Amino acid sequence: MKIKSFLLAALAVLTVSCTGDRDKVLKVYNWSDYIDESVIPEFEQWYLEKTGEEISVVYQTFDVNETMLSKIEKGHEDYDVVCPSDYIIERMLNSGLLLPLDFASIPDSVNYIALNRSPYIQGVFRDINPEIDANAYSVAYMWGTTGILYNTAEVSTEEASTWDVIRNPKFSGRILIKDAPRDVYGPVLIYLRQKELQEGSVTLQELMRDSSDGSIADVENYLREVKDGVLGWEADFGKDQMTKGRGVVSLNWSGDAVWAIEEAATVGVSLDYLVPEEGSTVWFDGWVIPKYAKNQKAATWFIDFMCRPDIAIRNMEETGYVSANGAMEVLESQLDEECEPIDLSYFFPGADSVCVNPVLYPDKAVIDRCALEHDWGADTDKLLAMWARVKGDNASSWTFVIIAVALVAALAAVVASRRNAAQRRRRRSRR
Ligand code: N2P
Repeated sequence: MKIKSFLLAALAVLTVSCTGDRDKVLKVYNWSDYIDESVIPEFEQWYLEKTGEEISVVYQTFDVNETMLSKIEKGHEDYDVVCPSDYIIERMLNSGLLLPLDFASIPDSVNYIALNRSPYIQGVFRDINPEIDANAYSVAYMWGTTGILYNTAEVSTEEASTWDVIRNPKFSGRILIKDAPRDVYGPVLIYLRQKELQEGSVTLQELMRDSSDGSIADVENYLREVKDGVLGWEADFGKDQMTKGRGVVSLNWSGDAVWAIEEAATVGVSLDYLVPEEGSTVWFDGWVIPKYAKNQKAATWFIDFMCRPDIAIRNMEETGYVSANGAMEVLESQLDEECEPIDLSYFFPGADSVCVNPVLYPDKAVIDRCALEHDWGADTDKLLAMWARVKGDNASSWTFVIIAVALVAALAAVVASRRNAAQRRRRRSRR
């Protein structure tokens, strides 16, 4: 699938560079494994039916927010629609990198954005940036929590219920950590500041804005204790390692967890996911149109198409992530007789006792111990430097071990060959 979409993207880029007809191309830049790719040609068809205009989607993917941001912020790439996380949307808003959405260009009859935005999502998006209403610039796509995906045969619920599980020596060598600095920093800081949180001298929200040198140093020290037990800092292979049983604890996003739990069950591996008791981050990714976009109209229609309930359901089912769509059809598609009823009225008004997968839709009590990350502006560089130090040292200590082993082996070979030569000389001189 990936090769096919790469070839299609290359073909579309070639077409646009030959014909110069940029109006007929829509460049979408999204997270990897974050869409049912069969909806893309359907969008092209739908756009033709609704507008009478042809469109060809060039679809590209990224694994971490920072890669996407740098392409736009530094490279001024002309993506028409991209899907950053909340704190990156905040950063893009603050630096004037986003165009306001032109909702009026979509007729009422097909304005799925207006029809399906859940009040909860609108509220959260308003919180992204107190100065500029993010709802005017972005539409939420998927959302979830950051938590612990664990192998239930090896790790107890109690062990997984604390962030300390990632440095539990029992699981050393089988721990996977998301290669997403902010999504790791947030939960670790929440863990390290439990006393202050309980005393009430700091709030979760304040911690999400805490980029002080002291806090970065505390998280760095903690991660240094963790890293020897880390099997991988991963952007996308964690779920696979967990389903194969190689990893037993994974600091991961809820959507990857849903995907992995289902996949693992088919091969007899039992995984589960929870948000540790100390608290965590809740995140939202949303569609935005960057300042350097060349096809604002098709971008707006694409965002609208993503909000069509049947399309939202297909994207959810393919990826394991939860759509930000508040349409009742979406809730109905997720009802499951076997679960304990939870209070989901914060998301779907009136749904105060519904049976849905609690990994997908967290209960209100889980949401209450989670907070949204916020942009750090220029301080982000301090975090990225810390992240590189932690991960880089990991590589160099292994490199050191490998070099040391190679040197000892080389030395042993030289000593052995000298000894053999000396023995040969002695034998010769005796003859
Ligand atoms: C899926 C990426 C999910 C993004 N590969 C979580 N914010």
